[in-house]
Amino acid sequence: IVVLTLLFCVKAQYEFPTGFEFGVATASYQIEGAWNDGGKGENIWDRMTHERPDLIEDGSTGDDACRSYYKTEEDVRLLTDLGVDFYRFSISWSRILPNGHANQINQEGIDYYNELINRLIAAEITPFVTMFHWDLPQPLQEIGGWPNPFVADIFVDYANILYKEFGDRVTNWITFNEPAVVCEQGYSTAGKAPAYTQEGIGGYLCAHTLLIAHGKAYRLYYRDYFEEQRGRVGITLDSWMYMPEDEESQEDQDAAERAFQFFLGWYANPIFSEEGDYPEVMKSRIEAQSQEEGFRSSRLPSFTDEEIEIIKGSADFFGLNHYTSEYCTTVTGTEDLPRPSHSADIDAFCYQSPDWESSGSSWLKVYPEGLRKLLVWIKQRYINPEIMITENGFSDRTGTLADCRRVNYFNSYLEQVLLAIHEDEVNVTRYAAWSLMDNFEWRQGYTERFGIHYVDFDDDDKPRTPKMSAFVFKNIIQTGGIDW
Ligand code: BGP
Repeated sequence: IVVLTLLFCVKAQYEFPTGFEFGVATASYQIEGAWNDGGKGENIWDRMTHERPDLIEDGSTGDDACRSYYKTEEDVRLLTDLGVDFYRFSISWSRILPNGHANQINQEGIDYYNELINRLIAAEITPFVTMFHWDLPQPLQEIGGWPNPFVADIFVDYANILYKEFGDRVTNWITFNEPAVVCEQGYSTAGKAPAYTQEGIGGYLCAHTLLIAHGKAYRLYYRDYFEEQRGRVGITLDSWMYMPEDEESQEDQDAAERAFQFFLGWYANPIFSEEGDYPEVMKSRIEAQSQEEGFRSSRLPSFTDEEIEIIKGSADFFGLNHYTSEYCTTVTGTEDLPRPSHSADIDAFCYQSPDWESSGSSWLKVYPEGLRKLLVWIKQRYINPEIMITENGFSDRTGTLADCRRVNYFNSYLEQVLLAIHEDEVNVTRYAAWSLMDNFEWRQGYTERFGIHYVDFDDDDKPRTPKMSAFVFKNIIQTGGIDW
């Protein structure tokens, strides 16, 4: 009993440091709706959901989603009720530039985001803006999308317009959300729009353009806007915690390390490490594999010195999206315990423990300790970045308002954040829950729900109702601690 009580005390003793900020996150395609209203152009998610309903679990689209385009007042009221410090939302590129290019600006789109930003500021909520959360304008896909290197400068033109139009009030910018998902799933494994399947090629080309686009957008801010606007520009990378199946086995440790480098290091190394380049293990493995396969040069493109200069150090903070973890080994699984590899180049088989609690998403199993381990991993590998958790959350398929499992998820993951801050001295300064409300969840459509507000999608007005998790989250924000 004494031990248990002591343990409990340790749990309760930590609080979030003064200045730590809480928020919630959303993304334009997932909530706005109004897909062809207000002068907006078509994007790759409009196109894919319209042409390939078979790719979405319930055959749905984001045409209406949560109708947030028409509901800025109501959404800001929800945020005010929660008491959040910031709201992380994304801007729809096609709403600002209907054909993707800077030569045709849609004033209605600018007006919409101005209204949202102004309402947030009036409510003393910091706007935390993602420039790109997956909804590439369709005309840019027609010229190849991200694998086309010229799309980097086209993105920088778009970023320039965002800084110019909103930078007097928006001082927290995220260039890209989860580039690994954009590139790997968009151009290699067909998991997300535009659903191409050029495995081992498309993803690497996409990432190369995207990293250059990110670096250039960052440099542009410091060249033309920082002096006046005094803001910060970062990027959001997603990562699971990859652990060796057998901690004692060097082979398993190496497999977990490769999984990390091929997924997170792919983007984090060029931006946040001393070398400012792709991880060594990626470069050498892909080069060797490519040669064996008959390519004259590596399937992984290389950066010029000038590009490295642009990309290295091009982030004021490390945005992190984290949901779940995996064990890795080099041995293939069995039918009972499949061990899917992320890519043939990695040579690691990673899987989730059947003992972990499941959720409404096939890929999301609950392992809170993974978040603390991951935060420590990032701290140790990179130049001690300021980490902002820009997404973390739990899905179900019930839509229940008594969402105890989501409450437990937030409590247990946040407890690990506290441990990372207080015991491991990781510099974590923000936490955003995914998501403010149930929304269009990409390939799962409306079947899985991540919201702390319930949305009734059968009602044309898409009314929102707070779930238990909204009240618990509000309490955490108010008290700065977790109440179990
Ligand atoms: C993240 C995305 C979010 C959100 C979440 C849930 O990867 O940044 O946009 O959707 O995951 O994932 P999913 O909708 O794929 O289940």
